[in-house]
Amino acid sequence: DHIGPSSPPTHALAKAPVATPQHSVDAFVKVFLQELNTGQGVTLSRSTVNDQYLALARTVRQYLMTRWLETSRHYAESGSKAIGYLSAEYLLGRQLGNALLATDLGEVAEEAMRGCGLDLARLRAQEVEPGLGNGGLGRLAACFVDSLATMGIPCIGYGIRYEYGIFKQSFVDGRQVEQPDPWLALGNPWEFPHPEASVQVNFGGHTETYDDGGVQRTRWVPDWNVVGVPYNYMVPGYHNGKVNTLRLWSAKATNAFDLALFNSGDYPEAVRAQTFAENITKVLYPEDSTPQGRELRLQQQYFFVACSIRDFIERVLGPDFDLHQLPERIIFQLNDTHPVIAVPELMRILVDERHFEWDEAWQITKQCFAYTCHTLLPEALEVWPTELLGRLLPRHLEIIRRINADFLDEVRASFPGDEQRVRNMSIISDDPNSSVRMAFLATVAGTKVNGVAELHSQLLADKVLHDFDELWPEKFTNVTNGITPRRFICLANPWLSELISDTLGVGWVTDLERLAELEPYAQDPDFRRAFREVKQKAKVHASDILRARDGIELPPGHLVDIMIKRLHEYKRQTLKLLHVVSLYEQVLSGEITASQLQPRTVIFGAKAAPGYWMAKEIIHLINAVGSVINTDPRLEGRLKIAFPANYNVTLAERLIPAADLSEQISLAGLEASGTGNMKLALNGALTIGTDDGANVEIRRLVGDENFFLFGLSEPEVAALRDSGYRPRQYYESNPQLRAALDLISSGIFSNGNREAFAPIVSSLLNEDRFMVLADFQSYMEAQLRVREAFADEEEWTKKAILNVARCGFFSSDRAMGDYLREIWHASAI
Ligand code: T68
Repeated sequence: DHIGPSSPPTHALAKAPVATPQHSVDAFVKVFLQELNTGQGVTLSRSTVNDQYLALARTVRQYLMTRWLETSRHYAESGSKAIGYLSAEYLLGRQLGNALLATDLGEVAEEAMRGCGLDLARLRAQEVEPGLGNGGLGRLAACFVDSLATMGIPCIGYGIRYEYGIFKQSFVDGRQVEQPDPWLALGNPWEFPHPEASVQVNFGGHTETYDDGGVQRTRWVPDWNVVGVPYNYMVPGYHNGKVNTLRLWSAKATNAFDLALFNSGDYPEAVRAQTFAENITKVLYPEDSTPQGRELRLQQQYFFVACSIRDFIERVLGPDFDLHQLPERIIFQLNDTHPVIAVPELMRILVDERHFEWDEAWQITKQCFAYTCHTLLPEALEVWPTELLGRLLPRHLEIIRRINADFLDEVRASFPGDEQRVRNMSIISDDPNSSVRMAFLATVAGTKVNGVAELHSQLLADKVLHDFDELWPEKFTNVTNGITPRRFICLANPWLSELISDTLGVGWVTDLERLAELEPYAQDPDFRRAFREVKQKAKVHASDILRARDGIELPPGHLVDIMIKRLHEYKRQTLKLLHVVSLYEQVLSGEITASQLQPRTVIFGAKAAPGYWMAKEIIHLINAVGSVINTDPRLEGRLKIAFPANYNVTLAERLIPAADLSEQISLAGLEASGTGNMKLALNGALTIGTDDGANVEIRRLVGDENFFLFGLSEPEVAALRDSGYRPRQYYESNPQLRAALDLISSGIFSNGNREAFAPIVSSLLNEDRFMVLADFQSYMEAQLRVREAFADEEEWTKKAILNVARCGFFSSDRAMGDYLREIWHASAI
């Protein structure tokens, strides 16, 4: 494929990328109308909102284009080391607002649209967010690429362009129903397809050895293939003129594949083959922490990783690049184990295609990868049946076997005679059905292995990967997660942003530790009043959104208590619900009067994996409790549940600024980090939480007096488990808990049907894997402290301000700085 013009350009304008349009309303309107006419083929008077949104997006895009081209050219010329962020998920959220923020065009665009008789907010609402992720892990990837662009670090984010993102959730009779998310249906102005840069990806077949001039080599003889088409997305840095690239791959049938079948005259079969190939990137798997070991998922993983490595080696570095130098130009960060098949893929390229010696190839490969683990749940650690891996990727299985054999020799050398240890550490387990442990492969291959919060990293090294930590202690490190202040403060909370900027100037957006300068203002009554006004505006805004989106009314004056995250038993939405049910029961039984309740609305946002039965039952229960308490006059409107359907990044941006209380109540030792906890604290919510994940660091930074701690600690959890946990004991000895559970069993939330929620109650009474009952009392007491603290408006405001002032550490810019220093050894250019 020829790149560039066939003779040198002579026209003056042809020598550089086209100039960026002027930063003015007139210029903006002009480009916008041009895009509407020539891009959409409509006049303003006959355009639909979708036309207008697309033209607006393309207008803003024009302001980024020159910067994008310049950034790529600059990186290429500098020859510096880049980050290849490999992630099967990017939960980006809407693009338009972020692009306007990065280019500082918000006000220009607003006025320009007004001049055209249009409303910017309405056009922004037209955008369907790219939901190409499940939750925290995908959102983290999006925050990280934002920070790297803002810091001017060369990074290519590699991932999958799912045709359908995370499902749309609705409720029918209180139960979750999933619908597909056809996010591309109305056109996507943010992507740039490059079919000419497609990459072929092979699958299946067998391997064979052959004689290459006296050298024995192996080659892979695949039996089917697809092509990967790259779609480039801009990742704009904030106010720095840099635009990085996110490259997402889409699967298409290869010509060869079709042709053979066309030639055989079997048209339906040829089309079926095409569908088969294109299935690979059709849909995001909605399981967030219980991978199902499905063949299509392994196909997705290998597909995007094979495309990405080949793209980097052959397109970014070029065919003449000497791969001995590869570690000087790239570090691939493995976002969990999903991309770890990249390790044997790079080995295969080096050994089979480029004819490197095995040992030399391994030396190179080891330097090119680092691994981030995001879980501690045993069922979330990915394993692939050896049979499946060998059938789909026979050469990769051979390579993994050899990596494993060499590695186990190293273990034997360090621990002679300890064959039990060798079995425990083997990448390939042999019992009962042979499977490949991807976390072990990632750990063996990675230069570094990190957890995502201090406690999590410590538990990884002490428990999950303890044998590896004993062998290679220097490999293990921590990088506590972070979140981008651009999206989660500037975009989500313009009112707070303005207050901070008026107080400190604007530098905090890229230097979040400067929020510490707000600390003295906690003592200033005027600032506190202004801070409360900010919260009030955010509540009004959230309330408008909930009314329009879900028909939900947020009563004014309520404490806004928010629990937004995936539905999972370990996160313990049921504990939050038991609190609400218990308050209700206390009013019903006359133990307290409704007037003693602190007026409060509990907002839940949560999707359950479609195959996670218990999680879906819990959603049903939340909705059932909500519909009863929300209409029971005995509560005098002082206790409400709001459960808007289809929680996503866009909704998160609306809810987070409105929160007074942030629920971070997982069983200690199970939430790797959490990132919603950081977003909420940075928007002035106080946390009620266990000593888990990044809560530990939040509490240390904001201070005990500004955090509501409750529950068992991780060592206490382990001890209780070892001593034989008996949940029913808590039910029997705690009347309040018993009354709450009995109320659920009474049928009051299910039209008298006493069996409706029996599975939830009986799971809590008989097993309670996540110790909800053990932490109930402590949680209720912590909620009483919340109630008391919230009653003192001035003191609460002080605490909220201190949460903001002391959480600057949780910027993803800081997290990226840590990765750069400790893991990547790369820097801005
Ligand atoms: C989350 N993990 C952690 N996984 O639960 C959370 N898993 O504590 C942490 O803050 C966050 O990662 C960022 O580090 C996930 O979100 C997934 O979404 C996932 C997806 C597919 C398969 C397994």
